[in-house]
Amino acid sequence: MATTDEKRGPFDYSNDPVRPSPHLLVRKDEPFNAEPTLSALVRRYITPVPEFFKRNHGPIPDLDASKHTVSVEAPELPSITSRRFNMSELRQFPKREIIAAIQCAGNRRDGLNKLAKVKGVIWAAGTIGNATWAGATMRDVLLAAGVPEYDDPAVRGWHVSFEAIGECEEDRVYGSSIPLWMAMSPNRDVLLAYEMNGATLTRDHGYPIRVIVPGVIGARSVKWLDRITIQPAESNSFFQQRDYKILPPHVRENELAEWWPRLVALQELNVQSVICEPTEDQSVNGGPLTIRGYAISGAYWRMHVSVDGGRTWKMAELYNTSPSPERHWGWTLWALRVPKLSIDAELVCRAWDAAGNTQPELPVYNYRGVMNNAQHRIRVLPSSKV
Ligand SMILES: Nc1nc2c(c(=O)[nH]1)N[C@H]1C(S)=C(S)[C@@H](COP(=O)(O)O)O[C@H]1N2
Ligand SMILES: [Mo]
Repeated sequence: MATTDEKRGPFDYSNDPVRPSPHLLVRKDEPFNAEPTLSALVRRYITPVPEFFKRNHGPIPDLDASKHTVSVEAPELPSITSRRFNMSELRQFPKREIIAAIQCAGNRRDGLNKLAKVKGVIWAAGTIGNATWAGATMRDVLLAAGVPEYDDPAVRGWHVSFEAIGECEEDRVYGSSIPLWMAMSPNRDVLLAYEMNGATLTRDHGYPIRVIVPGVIGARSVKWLDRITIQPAESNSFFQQRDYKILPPHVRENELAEWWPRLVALQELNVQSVICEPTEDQSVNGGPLTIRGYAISGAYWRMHVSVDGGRTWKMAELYNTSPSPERHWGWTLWALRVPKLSIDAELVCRAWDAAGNTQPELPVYNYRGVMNNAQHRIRVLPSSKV
């Protein structure tokens, strides 16, 4: 039940996996929260598993795949009897593989924390990763469990709630929900994934099975999945009812209780782009220089990069291997080669999507520090000063 902002615990973290990547910046040890450096992140279109950010609200469960099951239940739908699927049953559904970027809603929280104190792990811009995910489609599994199509009047406007196994700081267990239409849509590619980048999921990323919701904040992609519930309302979890909402800028801790219920639970990602190379305060010579970064949005986009603080803009070259525009779940990497850079250059990037949405010029504060997609600005140092 989402009742309190008090943390549970303390929990035992002694059985957490060992993570050897030299490219991970550890933001918090317990629970383990880490993101890669931006230069490591932008190096490959598919993010290697050791460098993929890890975002946890408790210890990492150590589950036995041969005993693990996922239940599907709908207590308010008399036509459905609850079912449990074991891992070999889940593997018997047609296997679907997609490329999808997962981004934490708290990505770039550091930018909002500069405006005023925010609550949460202070992330830079590395809590995003692009991977291939394979598993059964949520649609196939729900249909096999007898769930009606989402436009059936019996379930119209309903939600699919996910619950994990394992201890969690803010609630009884980690949970979230997405609308039933999204879970059932053949075009949304929501998965019960058991593979990441062609290999069995690692414990850190949800072994033996997790939800993958492409195009939506990472919080909805529940790891170590235990229960799926089809229900008329959103999940009652802390992470649906209280966290992962954008509070108005004036709201502080003492007003949270009255504000949470008024706000919408975040789902789809906003337009985002970040400069990964060069990095802030990196010394560069006068050029030529290649500026690189990533971008993500729900729809097709264009990338603008400025080397004069946003007065004039150039078009960057885009790289994305997504198979079709309506299945654009992967991120786009972009690059712009500039022949010459002035000594006090300020680099700025902004993406545009097909709905005409772009990134705000300046960040707007919210207490939980979520969804910061302000134009990314960095200053580089002329090499003569070094
Ligand atoms: N069970 C469980 N699922 C979870 C979380 C968690 O703490 N526990 N964190 C969520 C959040 S906020 C994000 S951003 C993604 C991160 O996935 P990753 O650690 O595989 O990168 O997992 C989501 N699923
Ligand atoms: Mo997240």
